[in-house]
Amino acid sequence: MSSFDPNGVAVANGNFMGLPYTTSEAQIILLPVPWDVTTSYRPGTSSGPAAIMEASLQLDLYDADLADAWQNKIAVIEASGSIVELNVALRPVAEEVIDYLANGGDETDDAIYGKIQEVNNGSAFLNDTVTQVASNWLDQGKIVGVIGGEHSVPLGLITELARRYPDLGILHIDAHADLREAYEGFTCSHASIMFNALKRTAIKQLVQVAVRDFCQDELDLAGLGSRVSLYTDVQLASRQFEGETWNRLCEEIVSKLPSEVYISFDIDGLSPDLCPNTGTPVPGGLTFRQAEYLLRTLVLSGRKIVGFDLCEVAPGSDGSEWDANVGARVLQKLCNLTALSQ
Ligand SMILES: [Mn+2]
Repeated sequence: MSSFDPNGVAVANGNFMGLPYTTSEAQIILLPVPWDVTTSYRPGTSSGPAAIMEASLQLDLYDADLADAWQNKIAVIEASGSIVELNVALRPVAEEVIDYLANGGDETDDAIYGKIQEVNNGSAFLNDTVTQVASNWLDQGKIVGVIGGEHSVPLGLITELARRYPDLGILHIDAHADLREAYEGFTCSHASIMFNALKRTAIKQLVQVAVRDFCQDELDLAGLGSRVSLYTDVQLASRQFEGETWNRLCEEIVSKLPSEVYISFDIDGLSPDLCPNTGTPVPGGLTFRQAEYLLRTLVLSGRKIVGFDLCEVAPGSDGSEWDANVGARVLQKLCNLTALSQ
């Protein structure tokens, strides 16, 4: 620590951006969850956390949003070994289910029902593990950020934060609404994370931004009651084409949120040129600067970020590090704006 040079070359010490902090010193604990069991289109996000850590060594520590940003004490813990093993064991089981259903089979068929249950039990174990680990760090006064993995992984953290902050709201940046009750039989699918957050926790408000690929059921659920505010990508783009500023739109989006906010950032909420290898890329989406501006607007409004996740970052199978590079920069912003908001 005494020899750390924030202007120097980052050392590959296993920590985010090569920062010199231990977990006991840290204000922010990053919890990697390398899990892509229920991914329906293209696996690879289980490699996301390691790829982000490696890419993060190339980032400069200066951040105009946070004075002396290198002093923002961030530490990364090791991914749970049992989660890593379970992910490897269950991915082929899930693939069997997905293939079976794609060939016209039914979720209730004897041939496949047991396999769906096996995956669902694995997801329950994952959720419990994340809850326990997060709870332990939260008890020590830390802020916890989850790094996926597919987007099913932060449910344990959201559950724990919703218990601790009864008025919690979620700002959800994503190409997808993730409001499916279950997907391909999987109750904790990547496509169900916000359905589960609404159903299993008492969060006060869910504000969804940049959503552009969803089914009628999800739209109906978003329109029910007052717990969900949906800002689709088409609406946001149209309003800008018609002359509204991004500043005006961000202020409106932020105004829907309570004072304590959890951020769930699916990298596919950004334009796919920023995440070409993510599991389910969709045209449209936010620029990096728009997303950053939205997060900054949230913090400058006086709201507090009490936790976050970054999910669905996948390195290219060709070894491309571009997705991880962008992911690391999103994570840097999440960490620094979280610190600024305290
Ligand atoms: Mn998602």
